[in-house]
Amino acid sequence: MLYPQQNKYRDLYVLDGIWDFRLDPENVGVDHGWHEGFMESRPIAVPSSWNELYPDTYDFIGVGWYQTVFSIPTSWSQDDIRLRFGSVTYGATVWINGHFVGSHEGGNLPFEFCLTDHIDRESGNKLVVRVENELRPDRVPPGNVPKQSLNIFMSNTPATNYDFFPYSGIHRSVILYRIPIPSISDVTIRTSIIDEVGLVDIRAFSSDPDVDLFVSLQSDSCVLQGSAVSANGELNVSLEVNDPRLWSPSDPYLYQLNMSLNHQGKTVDSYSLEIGIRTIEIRGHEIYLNGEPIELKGFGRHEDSSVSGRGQNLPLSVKDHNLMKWVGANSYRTAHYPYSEEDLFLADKHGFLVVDETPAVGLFFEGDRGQIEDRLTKCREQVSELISRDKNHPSVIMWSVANEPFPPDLMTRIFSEIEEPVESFTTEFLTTLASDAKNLDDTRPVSFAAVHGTPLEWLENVDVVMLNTYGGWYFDQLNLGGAIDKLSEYLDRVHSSTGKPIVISEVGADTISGFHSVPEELYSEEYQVEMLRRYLDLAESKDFLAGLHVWVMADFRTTHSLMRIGGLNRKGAFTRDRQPKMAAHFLRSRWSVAPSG
Ligand code: BDP
Repeated sequence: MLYPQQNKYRDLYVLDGIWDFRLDPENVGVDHGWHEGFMESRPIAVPSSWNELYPDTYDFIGVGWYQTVFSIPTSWSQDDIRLRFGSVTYGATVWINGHFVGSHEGGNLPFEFCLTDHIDRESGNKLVVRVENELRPDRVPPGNVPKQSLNIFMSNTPATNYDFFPYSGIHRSVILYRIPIPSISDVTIRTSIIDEVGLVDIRAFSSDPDVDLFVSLQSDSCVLQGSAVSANGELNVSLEVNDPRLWSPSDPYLYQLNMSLNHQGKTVDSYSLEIGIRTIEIRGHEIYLNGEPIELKGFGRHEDSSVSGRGQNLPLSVKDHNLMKWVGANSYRTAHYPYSEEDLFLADKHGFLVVDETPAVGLFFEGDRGQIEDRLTKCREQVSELISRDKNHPSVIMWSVANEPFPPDLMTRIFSEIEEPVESFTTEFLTTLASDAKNLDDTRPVSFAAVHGTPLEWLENVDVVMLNTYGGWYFDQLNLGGAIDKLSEYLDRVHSSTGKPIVISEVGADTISGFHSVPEELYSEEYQVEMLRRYLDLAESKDFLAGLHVWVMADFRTTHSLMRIGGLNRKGAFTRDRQPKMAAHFLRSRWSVAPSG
């Protein structure tokens, strides 16, 4: 599903703005005909989460209805008209003028419907969306998980199986767009480097078999051209770039790729992309970018801000990328779900190495097998939707197919270091997700964020071991020396049994901004700095550690529990309103290159 563009052949109309909104706590909207349009509404912003906007929507779990009207310009008469939602959490059902158009399940990823047969081209069209956010164990991510599961956030409200607030609503832009018939329906770019020549392979698809494609790749110094005739709608062009300017964190150079589709001797469509020429590979226990070993330095993040919730917030995206640059970071993980496409455009431009994660957080394997199978089906859909959306971003260097799946006996595994085989269906679950990602994209490594005690066989099918580790915080509090010794020994064990690069994908301590103490006490800024110092020193001492991501870039809203003062996870190097804690200055002193002069 290509990101909508505007050019001579394509047009778009962003429907964002103030829409009508109504809660439906009794779930009576469909019976009462609200899908044809409803009264007694109040205004809501699209995109945004509904939670932070009214007192009674704050922790509302259930159904909310949205509506707006739009008209179709007369110039769109001959085209394929689509309606695209960047993300709706969790379930969306869509009607136009009272006719059902389609539905989608799962937040954080785009979906679209063809509207050509549903719209009224003469007068206004009423668009109604029913959004529901029930927390259920069979969903991804899951909620309301039965008590037998390990869940350190067990007594949280709302009852998520993960540590962030279940914000709901139309979270990203709603775009009405038109594409010509025939059109370019999909494009995949793969780059490689052979003998200092950059190879750019372009594979495009068209809705019509009788077409040809013309491409031009432009840089500051050259223009390369190529063309292809369709073989059943598939069009392949390879370009060779001599002396290519390779994309990297220090020089995130983007080439402009323009593609035009011709049908019966006439250009009928065009599409353009900014692409980076780069390679990413695993050799032994190192990650190589463009043939050079790299070390990931950065953060896990969240899409989270006061008032907008998880709603798209472009100024904040720009600011976050700038703050990460200021700290000297070169990498981040989209914990624990796919971020907006605009975020990845920023990462491409700034040169961040992104670990792109699916929404598969809080996975567990107890209970009904049918339910586990359902979760696997949903996770597989999400892997496929994620890769199809993000495959062309040079910034995306690795897929993460899950965060912290918990084996049933995790606590025993953590404390008694058992390494007994786990039930094989759990291994198959993770192996399937990693294999899916590799089958869909063999140009990027695959991983998932594991925890201390993760069964070693779960790591067999990953290319890089990512490990979330909280020694010194949830375990061995105030005993940083002991925590680091244990971790060091554990890392050596994981490395000797897997031989793969290891990235510490989370480490952190909750820290109340402005709380200071000597000696360092829990929650003080000094403790956070001391913990990070020791972890960074450890990372430098082990050559198989290919990077470290601090948890988390900024404080974020989570569910209510005794562990989360004021409903915030406070492990941020920055506060929720993006002011630096001592930790941010400390990381900057370790990560950024000292200014010369
Ligand atoms: C990790 C989770 C992350 C939490 C973090 C924490 O991956 O989502 O926010 O713990 O407790 O285990 O701060």
